[in-house]
This record gives sequence, C-alpha cells and structure tokens, in this order.
Amino acid sequence: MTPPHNLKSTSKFLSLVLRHEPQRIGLTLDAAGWTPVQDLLDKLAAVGQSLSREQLQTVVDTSDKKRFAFSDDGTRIRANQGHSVEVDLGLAPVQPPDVLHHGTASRFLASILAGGLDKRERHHVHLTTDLDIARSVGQRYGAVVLLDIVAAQMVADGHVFFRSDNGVWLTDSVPPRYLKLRT
Ligand code: HQG
Repeated sequence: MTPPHNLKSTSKFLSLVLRHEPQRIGLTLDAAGWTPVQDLLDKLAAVGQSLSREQLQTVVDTSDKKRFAFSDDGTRIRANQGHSVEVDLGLAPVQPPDVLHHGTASRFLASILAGGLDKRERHHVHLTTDLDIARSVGQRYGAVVLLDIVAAQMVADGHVFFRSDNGVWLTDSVPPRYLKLRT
C-alpha cells in the first residue's frame, strides 16, 4: 500500500525534480523535458517518496497552475514551464495580447526599471494576462509591485512570445522601455 501523501509538498518535490534537479533522484529528462512515468515513480520510491500512479494523476489534475502534463499516451510526464535545466519545450511563437502583466517585489523594482526584466535562473521571463496571478507570483518575494508590459509594441519591434501549455506567457527579456508600473 502506498502511504497517503500531501498534495502540495508532492507537487513541490515534482517541480524540483522535473524543472531544476532531476539528478537529485537519478532521473533523466529528454531534450523536451519528458521523463517516463514509471521511471519517476520508481525513483521517487527509492528516495522514500512513494507515490502510486493514481496519486501522481491527482497531483497533475489538481495542480492550481497546471504545472505538469502527461504525454498523450500517458507514459511520460514533464513540467509545462519554469525549468532551469536546459530543455526545449518545442513551443511555437504566438501573438500575445496587447498588454501582459508581471508581479515582482518592490525591492527588485529599481533594478528592473533600469535594466528590464531578465529571465534569471529560468529560460524565459514569465508574464500573465491575469492580475491576480501576477500579484501572487510577486508576493513570493516580498511587498508586491505590478508591471504592465506593452507586448504589442514588443512584437512590432521583433520580440518573440510563446505561451506554455498552462497559459503562461514567455519571452526572452523585457527592456525597460516596454515596462509601466501599475499604480
Ligand atoms: C525578478 C511561478 C532584479 C523577477 C509563477 C522575479 C511564474 C529581476 C525574479 C513562475 C530582474 C525571478 C516564474 C532584474 C527579473 N533585476 N530582479 N533585472 N529581472 N527580476 O521565480 O516570474 O509556482 O524566476 O521580477 O507562476 O517570479 O513555480 O520568476 O521576481 O510563472 O509554478 O527576479 O514561477 O510558477 O523569479 O516566476 P522567478 P517569476 P510556479
């Protein structure tokens, strides 16, 4: 019998191994970030984090931001975005909405307004259409400030946007001239 598990902490551990440190449990991700489900379950069990296939399904289904996806045949799993390990998610460029949002901490603001938004440890700058999401993302790092990004102008100037399978808008960087502080 697989013991009961805490959905949130399991989801966090999955984010860690599917985005940042697969080697921590001896997992290998392919070029697009996929790993065999059975391999994941075996390796989780080996580090004392046993999970049944059904429990894994529940974590994927209930993730508030739809962080993970199974392959069409259900044999592989990957994180939809947010990686720091090198992966190519195979996303095609898409036309973004005219304005996107980014929530960050007030202590980062001066640096962001001076140098723009950088991807930092991740592969892209993460943007959203949803102000509530932007707010909660920013709150993770401190007193939140919200920025508007004039995506339409960025596209006109040749910047490229992608949308992850869970609806996060991604781009390489946002120079300061496309940023506006929301007051
Ligand atoms: C900031 C969550 C100073 C940036 C969310 C952010 C998201 C700068 C932090 C996803 C800067 C990086 C990503 C500059 C950027 N100077 N600070 N020039 N440029 N920053 O966590 O966007 O819960 O890597 O504002 O939903 O906060 O993980 O990025 O505060 O989609 O599924 O540097 O993470 O998803 O932080 O969040 P992050 P993020 P999950």
